[in-house]
Amino acid sequence: MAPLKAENFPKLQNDLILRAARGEKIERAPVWIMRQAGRYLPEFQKLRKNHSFFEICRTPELACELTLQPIDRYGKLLDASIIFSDILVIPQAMGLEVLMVAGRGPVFTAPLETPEDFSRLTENVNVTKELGYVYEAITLTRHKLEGRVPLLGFIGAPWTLMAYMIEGGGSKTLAKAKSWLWKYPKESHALLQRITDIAIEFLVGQVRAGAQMLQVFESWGGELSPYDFNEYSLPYLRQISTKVKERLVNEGLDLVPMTIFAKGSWYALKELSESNYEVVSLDWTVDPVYALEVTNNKVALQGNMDPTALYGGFDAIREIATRMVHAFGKDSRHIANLGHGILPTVDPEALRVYLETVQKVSAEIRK
Ligand code: 1CP
Repeated sequence: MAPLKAENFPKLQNDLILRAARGEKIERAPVWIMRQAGRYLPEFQKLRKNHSFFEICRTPELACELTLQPIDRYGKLLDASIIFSDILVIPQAMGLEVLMVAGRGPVFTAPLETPEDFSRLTENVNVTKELGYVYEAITLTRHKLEGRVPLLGFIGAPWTLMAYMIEGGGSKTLAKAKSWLWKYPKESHALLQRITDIAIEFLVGQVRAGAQMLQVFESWGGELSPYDFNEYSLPYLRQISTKVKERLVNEGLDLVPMTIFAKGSWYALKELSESNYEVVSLDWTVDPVYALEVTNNKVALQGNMDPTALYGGFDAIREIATRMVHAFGKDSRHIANLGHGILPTVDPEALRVYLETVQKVSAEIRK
């Protein structure tokens, strides 16, 4: 099948999340879930049985099908979709091999050990050639969504990707990645800049392909001290938001809202709210009232129920979700979500209760 073109997309019927991000009036908080297309859904497991993870990412029809699964299942209870892909496609595009190993997660076959290993990285990455499959998946999904909800694009932030490239997978302490910051600060900055340049290009390409909002995942922000966050994360996050916006304007593309999710970096909330992102996403350790005070309505806030609350039974979910909606309050630019991705063993009906509660309560408090 010839890829569809990034034009004549169906008209958007639900722009609640875009309005919340832009600070316009909303009748209730929009809601979506990080990792909403994933292992907790039986329909995901069924498709996944026959295909490897990265085969799905690289096959636009399959990536599109998985993106639509939660939208088809929950219908009007979800206000956004996020393209099915992974943050680790950038390290792959840079020349590193990443496998998805059952029970372990992502595994790099040859992680970076010292800066000498830069010789194994591709010099000038052709982003369209290496990651064009993500663009095709986005364009196809925009058509297949038929305007039901906006489609989000995303990337992993430079520090988080650098950490994976050195650790070679998930890690409890990030001891290897962090030792680079102490042993090789100059080379660490060089690597972060290389990732940043690709990230900017990739996000602009995602918008060109049809992404209507962008999220940057700094999943390992909280492993850095405030000093090191300011040194090794924040400058690159700012470059990304600023340069992506410049490029979108220069290319005559839509200036789409951008979200930063720096998990664990509660100490940087003020800086993040002054970093050219429209939305700051919060993990569950941040009190919404504190976040509202520190960010002073400069940004929309996203989050932040503890993902494990979905194991608490329907009554507890209703109670905790209601408390969250009230804490953000009726005057805030709140985009409801969990404080991190949904866990693979959650009952899909528990998620339904969360979504229903958020929509009902957040509409009630705005009446
Ligand atoms: O529905 C969606 O949210 C879209 C798809 C999506 C996104 C946004 C996936 C699919 N991954 C991601 C982002 C992602 N990937 C992040 C940032 C968000 C976060 O902090 O959770 C991170 C850190 C990854 C890396 C990754 N990929 C991990 C974590 C490993 C670790 O221990 O550090 C894992 C387990 C994956 C695999 C993965 N990615 C996505 C899915 C559905 C899966 C499961 C793969 C499988 O089927 O085995």
